[in-house]
Amino acid sequence: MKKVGIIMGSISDLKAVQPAIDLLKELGIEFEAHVYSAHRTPLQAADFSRNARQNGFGAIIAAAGKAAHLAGAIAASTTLPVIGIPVKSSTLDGLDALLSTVQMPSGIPVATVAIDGTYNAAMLAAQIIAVEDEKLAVKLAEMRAAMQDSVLEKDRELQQQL
Ligand code: RP5
Repeated sequence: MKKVGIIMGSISDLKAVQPAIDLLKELGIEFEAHVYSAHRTPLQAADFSRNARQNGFGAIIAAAGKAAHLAGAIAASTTLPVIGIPVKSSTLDGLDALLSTVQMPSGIPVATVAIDGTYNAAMLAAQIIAVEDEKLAVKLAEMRAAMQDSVLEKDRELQQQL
């Protein structure tokens, strides 16, 4: 199974990134997490990205706040799918990071999730890995079915209250 890379721009992003780590663990997906900044350690960020495919990665999640260029910088050096998480870490509540992450020029896409949309970033990474992993695809389908059951259960409860 291919690995997922998780890159965060600062250790201060770890709290926001934690749900992705938890979900990947729950799904049994191998991952590496690193602190590399597009601005403070650009060479290390580019090195990770350039070598990611040959190092066995299938998708990369990049989380950063403020002027969040990390996901774009990672995407610049690889053709692996890159998922950007705009982190809410500034006085602008993450809107700055959202726009910096989502507004990529043609040819260098970043699949951007919601501000602090960390769980969905990991879910999307899992779905990408599952393209070539039938066991994982089955696990994801089971999670969907459980989610559906829990929503329908809530609906039944609502009908009883009304
Ligand atoms: C971004 O600036 C980081 O991704 C983080 O969200 C934000 C603040 O970083 P620190 O000043 O806490 O290291 O580059």
